[in-house]
Amino acid sequence: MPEPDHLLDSLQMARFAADGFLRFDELVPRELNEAAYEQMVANEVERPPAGTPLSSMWTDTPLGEVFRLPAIQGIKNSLVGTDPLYDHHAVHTVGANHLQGQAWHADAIIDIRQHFDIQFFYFSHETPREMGGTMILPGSHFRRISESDIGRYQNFRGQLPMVCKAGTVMVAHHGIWHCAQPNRTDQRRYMFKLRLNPTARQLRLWNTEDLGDPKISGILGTNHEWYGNESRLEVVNRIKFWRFLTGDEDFDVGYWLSRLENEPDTPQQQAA
Ligand SMILES: O=C(O)CCC(=O)C(=O)O
Ligand SMILES: [Fe+2]
Repeated sequence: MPEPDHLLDSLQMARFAADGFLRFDELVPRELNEAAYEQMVANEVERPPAGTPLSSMWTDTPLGEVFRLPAIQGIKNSLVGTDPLYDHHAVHTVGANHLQGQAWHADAIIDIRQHFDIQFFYFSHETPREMGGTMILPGSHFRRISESDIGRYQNFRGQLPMVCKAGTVMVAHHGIWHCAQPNRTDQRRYMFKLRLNPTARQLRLWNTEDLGDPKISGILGTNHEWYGNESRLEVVNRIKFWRFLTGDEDFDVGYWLSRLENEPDTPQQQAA
């Protein structure tokens, strides 16, 4: 049962930490999907300056209404707080019968801070596989790469096409690797992307009632396999991120990070 404030719970946050995204199928109601689609087709999405408070913009438009839905507010509040800033948006389209895929990339990574932006990917119409669906790579968000540095790769084990029904929303860490896919249909494909910056410290913003759930460690230890032997590096990255999110500087999965932090500098006591 979702809470009235629609905040994420700790298991969902752990999934976000491990996978770099959360997916919510058919979240947006049909009439709003249709109105948002029309707004995109008509190219009527206002573009405020980067750094504008989200709460002050798109006040009377279908896309604004999408992002004011209580469920989406809850997701946003859990990840970047109640007053994030608008970074940018894009109406991403792939033309009918456009048979070329986009190169793998990540959007706008300049540094490797723990503080993170989020990107909503909103699919206002049904997106079957032949229409593409943005391809994402689960667990790639801590491999900070510069734009299309990874563009020479074609396919990864475990890659996931966002094949979905209308009204599906994905929210991703800004580091996620992704790419548009070919569209083998006669319809132009639309996907709306919105990037938000936090203005509050990203510390326990979600519903933390289940923070002690023992399943959290297992989720953070997920092996997505495409990184081969380096899965341990990813677990360590997620432990650091979980400490950042929870403020619990002693949190560990097994003994992974504690082992690395063991740097004794006390001289050995000599026998008298
Ligand atoms: O259209 C898509 O599915 C993704 C596009 C994209 O990620 C981009 O152009 O940055
Ligand atoms: Fe992108």
